[in-house]
Amino acid sequence: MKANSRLIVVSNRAPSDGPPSGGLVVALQDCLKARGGLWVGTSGKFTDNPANRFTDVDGDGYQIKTFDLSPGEQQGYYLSYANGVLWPMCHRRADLIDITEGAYEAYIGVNRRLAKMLAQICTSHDQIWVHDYHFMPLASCLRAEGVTATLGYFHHIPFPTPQDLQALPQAEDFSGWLADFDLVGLQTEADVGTALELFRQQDRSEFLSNGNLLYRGREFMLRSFPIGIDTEGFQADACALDGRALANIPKDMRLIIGVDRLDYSKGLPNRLRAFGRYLSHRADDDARATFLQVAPPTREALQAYQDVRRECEHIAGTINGQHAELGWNPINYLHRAIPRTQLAALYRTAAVGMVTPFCDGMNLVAKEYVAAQDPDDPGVLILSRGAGAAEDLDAALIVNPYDISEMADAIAIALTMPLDERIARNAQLLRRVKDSDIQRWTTNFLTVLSQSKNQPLVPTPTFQARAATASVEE
Ligand code: GDG
Repeated sequence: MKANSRLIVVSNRAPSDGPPSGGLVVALQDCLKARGGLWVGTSGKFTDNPANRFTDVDGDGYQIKTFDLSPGEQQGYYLSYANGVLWPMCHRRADLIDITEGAYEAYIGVNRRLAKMLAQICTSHDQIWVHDYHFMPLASCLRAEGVTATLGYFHHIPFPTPQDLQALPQAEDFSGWLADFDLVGLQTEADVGTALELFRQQDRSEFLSNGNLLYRGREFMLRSFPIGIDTEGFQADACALDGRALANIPKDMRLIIGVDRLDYSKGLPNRLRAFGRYLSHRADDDARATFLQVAPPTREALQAYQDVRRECEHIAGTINGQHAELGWNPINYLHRAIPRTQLAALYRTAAVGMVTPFCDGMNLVAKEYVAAQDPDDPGVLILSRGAGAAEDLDAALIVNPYDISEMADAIAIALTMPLDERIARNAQLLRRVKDSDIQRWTTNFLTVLSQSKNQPLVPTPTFQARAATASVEE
């Protein structure tokens, strides 16, 4: 670690009051408390003509600095570009990309505004750790402001293939956005392979003998850092409540659980269809199973999210209509979030955890389900090969999320799997989950970041030309 280096974490939303929302927040807060540093992010408040300065918020042992967005920035930067263009592109859903006028300008505008504010407060000794696709151009914007701090970026979502990138009007800028960081972290080895392929196709990119990349004269590192969970914390939470009582599940009933933000990338409609197919084919004397899907709302202002919600509600309603009996609805579908302790207890109760995204950076639910199991009588994880987690968690029942009958068969196999096989699979999965937990993830990323070369060169010419023409809301 560099002497006097202060850690500055940047994410779209700064942590807010109340208990932290997940292991990532806790792990980053722990780092900030231990090393000193600050967390920067949007406040969640929208004001016309927001001030170009941070507001200080008490962060319980570390500093938080927030900034407001204007309603136009929220629409253009967050909804239209980050979640209406970059998210679908990275999740192989170019058909859902909605390119709206002014969205890119708002996205660049917020990144430039944040870079100007950060430039006022950071020094060359600082390490700035930027999280996620909301701030991909932030390093280019910071370099343009003359910032010489060490800059790291972690991409929480899948890395787009060169073919996916063709749908991005700003595809030319994409490689330069990354190369202006000193370290780019991706979730999986497969993602690193995809990113290397992108750079292989670029003029003026070179693979160096030290494993780094040189792009337009700038050397940077590209590595995989598979994100994990707070395994021990989750194990403790899972034992605190009785999940069977919580969900009112009778002793002779099996529970199958799915937990996902209601996002089209998570494959919920096909999962529900697979359960419906399982019900249609099950023998009369098979144990009954209830499917509990927890699906908190997300990004509901966007049409694609309204569509997937409608689709799920229609499928769940149809299946319940077909298969319900007096006193039993096979699908229990919750369109809201539940507390983490309840979630952990329900995972432990569930005989099967279904995690079947089409495409997912990692998927922490898969890891949480494994951690929550009773090692002497564990449930079975059904995991899509489209989740980054499948790279490590290959002792799960790996399925193709597009193949409904394969997933229905996997449900039947999981529900009848012998105890010794369940124990062996869960033990192997748990070892993998423990080996890459969230504390190790933060330590690994920051260790590699502190070894990076930090060569502050000017941003790529393409980016500068575009940024100069963007109408920036300031
Ligand atoms: C992105 C990437 C990557 C869900 N419902 C409730 C609830 N959750 C929690 C889960 C889990 C988290 O939300 C979801 O994490 P995922 O990893 O599954 O998915 P994304 O939100 O899409 O996250 C993903 C991740 O970043 C980290 O890098 O793995 O690939 O897309 O922790 O438990 N938590 C509570 N109630 C709910 O109802 N308390």
